[in-house]
Amino acid sequence: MTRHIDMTDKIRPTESDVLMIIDVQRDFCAGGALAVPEGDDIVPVVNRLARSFENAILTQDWHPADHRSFASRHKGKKPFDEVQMPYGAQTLWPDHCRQGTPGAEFHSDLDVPGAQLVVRKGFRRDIDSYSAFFENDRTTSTGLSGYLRTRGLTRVFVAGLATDFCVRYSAIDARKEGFDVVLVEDACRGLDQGGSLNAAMTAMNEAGVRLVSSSIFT
Ligand code: VGL
Ligand code: ZN
Repeated sequence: MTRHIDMTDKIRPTESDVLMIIDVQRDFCAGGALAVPEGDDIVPVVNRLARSFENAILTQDWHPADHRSFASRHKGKKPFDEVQMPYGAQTLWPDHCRQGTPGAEFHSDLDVPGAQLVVRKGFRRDIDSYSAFFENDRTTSTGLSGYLRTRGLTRVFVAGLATDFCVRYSAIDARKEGFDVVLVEDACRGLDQGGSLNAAMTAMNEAGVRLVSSSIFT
């Protein structure tokens, strides 16, 4: 797929910009339960990026031990199978990011001491939550839109893991909620399950998510 980088001029984030760092957690990195290929590679990129921003927030995938998105909770199913949940199709995952476990911790090299908010998501046993804004039933809110609006943050730059799941849904929901959204492409990596990465890039593009490289930040 050809990738069209939308903004190539140097950019200096302002007080109404926020960097949203999605799920840079040990379970999504090398050796983790649901490792994203090259997931670790984004950590220095995100750290550098964060220094350009006055405002940064983090999300943290945060599941109870018996979360319904875990294949282990479904007899005869294995990770990456799909099941029907009351809210629709749900991909099943290996047990990951269990609350309070080392795998749920942020990557040990992630260095964003100025981050202002941690949004934990996926803590309801029966609903998964890819997006930082709405859970997978597409109606239960995390409250993030209200937080961003109340603080006057209008443009959201997105980085993190995984491009084709939590990054994708967070970026598109941010657009739906009326924010300007910019994906920092080299600050993300995807799982790429059966074409999911290309599908994600197309869906984000159609939703009006713009693309930049981390090299344009001053
Ligand atoms: C994620 C699958 C399950 C992600 C989280 O962070 O992209 N993917 N839970
Ligand atoms: Zn999860």
